[in-house]
Amino acid sequence: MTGRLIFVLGDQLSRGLSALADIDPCHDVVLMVEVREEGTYVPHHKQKIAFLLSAMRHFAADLRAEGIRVDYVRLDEPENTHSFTGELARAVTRHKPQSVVLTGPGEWRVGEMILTWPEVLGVPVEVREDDRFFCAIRDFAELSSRGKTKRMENFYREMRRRTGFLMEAGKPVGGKWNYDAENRKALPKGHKLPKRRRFTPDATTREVMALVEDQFPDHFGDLDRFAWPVTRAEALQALEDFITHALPQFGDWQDAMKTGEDFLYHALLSPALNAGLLTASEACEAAEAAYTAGKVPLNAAEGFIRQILGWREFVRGLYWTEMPDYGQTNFLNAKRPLPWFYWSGQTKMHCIAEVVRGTRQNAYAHHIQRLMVTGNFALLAGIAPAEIEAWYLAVYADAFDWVELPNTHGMVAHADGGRLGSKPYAASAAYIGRMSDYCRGCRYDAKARTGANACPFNYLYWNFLITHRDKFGANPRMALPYKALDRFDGAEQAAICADAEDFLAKMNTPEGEPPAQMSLGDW
Ligand code: FAD
Ligand code: DLZ
Ligand code: SF4
Repeated sequence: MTGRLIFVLGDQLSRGLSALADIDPCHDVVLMVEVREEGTYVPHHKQKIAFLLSAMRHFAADLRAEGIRVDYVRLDEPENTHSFTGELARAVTRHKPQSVVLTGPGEWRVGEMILTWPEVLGVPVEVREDDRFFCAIRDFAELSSRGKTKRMENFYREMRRRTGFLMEAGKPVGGKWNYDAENRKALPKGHKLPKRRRFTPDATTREVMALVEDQFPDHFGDLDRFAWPVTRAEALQALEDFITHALPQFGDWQDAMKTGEDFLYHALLSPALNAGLLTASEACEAAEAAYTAGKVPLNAAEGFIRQILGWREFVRGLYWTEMPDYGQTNFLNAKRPLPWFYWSGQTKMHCIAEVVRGTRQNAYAHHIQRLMVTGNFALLAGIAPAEIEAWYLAVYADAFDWVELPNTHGMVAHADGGRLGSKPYAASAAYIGRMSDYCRGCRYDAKARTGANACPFNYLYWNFLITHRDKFGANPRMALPYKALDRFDGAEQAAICADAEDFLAKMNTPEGEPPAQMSLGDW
């Protein structure tokens, strides 16, 4: 008879995990399971599945090297029931533990499953707090009930005070909390980017890649460029590479986009962070240390720490305090299906084709590509929030519901009515033209508002403002765009609406943007 069965999920690969804190190697057994259900509840990118399975196998090997007993169920094991509940039930029969212990999951969906386990398994189930974050959920609930910390910026300041990152005698270092205004430069022509540290798949990753190709052949994404860190040692190397080669200029070029350049100065750390190979505090401490040592400027260190201590913690708090209702809202009543070109990349809109290409090749796109290209288009085109969410959850190696949902449902689709952002992130081609070189290689005219060659982002943007005037017309943060709109005469506004209507009607047909209907196997 086993002591406790400690169930470790695929995004809980941290030795400091609360469920492992008091493990007794003589009596306890760790259970890890590879199951189809987790790979298919959305059609995850092949690299995302390969990343998690490889990282899980490496983590299990590290635990065994410590003398811990690990019961590891592989995807191709014939008796595999392919669900968490089924595999846990089989493991309880095998080991007859006194209890099951686990750290709370990152997803509401799995939380619901766990509620059924005491009855299904017939043993007590202890769910421990996930303490790998700076802000406990109960503290977030308390903070956001105070009104002032309902917005990310106020929450972030509170977190700076609590943790002491970039603080001096109770004041922010440098005198300002936020250097966002210095993070908005476009890349100059001929700018030389640093070569980023990527990771060659080892034997474990190669084995998993073959398994994924075999078991999930129809899923989106290429496997041949797999280069993610899959062990803690590699994740630490990735952090070191970022701090040394990219962080010094991260602040300046955070919002820039460039054709063929998929990584720029971004950290490329989100898969490792979200799977648990690296902790949020390790990342923030490394950035602060580089600033203190004079190796990176303040706008870079602050910008990076804000993303993790601010945005990452804020969206997690929002998710766990507002679910399940949060995911159900549809403030803008958006109903259109997701256009096929989000999968195929076959569109004349160069910016979208370029982001989908990078997404397919890397299971990665950086924040501005996600928000202001594919996200912005989905918002302007009125795509149903659930369709947008399923796409983002599937295609990025870092995507887990707790972080993907608020970013997509709230930040992109504004489906939460402004709980996350006080105004929608809607923009015309002018923004994309300013922050990238995409428009130069595009068949559409970024300057034209209407007409056959006009960039769809333009008429869709103005049409969005016209359509949702009742919701945003009185929003002070939208006053400038509405003032600009009111300078267009009635004929111009009618032309905008007609072009938008025509484009949207044809969007998912062979006549419009995408090619003829494709089957899943075609991507
Ligand atoms: P950097 O740009 O270098 O930022 C550093 C770190 O800050 C990231 O690793 C990440 O941990 C954190 N971070 C930055 N922005 C955010 C944010 N808005 N929310 C939470 N954390 C943030 N991030 C995910 O981790 N998983 C997702 O599923 C996810 N889905 C997104 C969907 C949409 C529509 C948008 C607009 C953003 C999404 N993000 C998501 C946030 C952000 O795009 C990614 O964290 C970032 O691109 C990861 O790349 P990086 O490590 O190079 O990040
Ligand atoms: C995303 C994912 C995939 C593709 N496969 C597995 C798996 O086989 N086993 C596992 O434990 N976890 C996997 N995951 C991650 C889980 O979906 C994630 O741990 C839960 O959603 C909780 O956040
Ligand atoms: Fe995108 Fe429009 Fe620019 Fe083309 S012109 S790249 S569609 S913003």
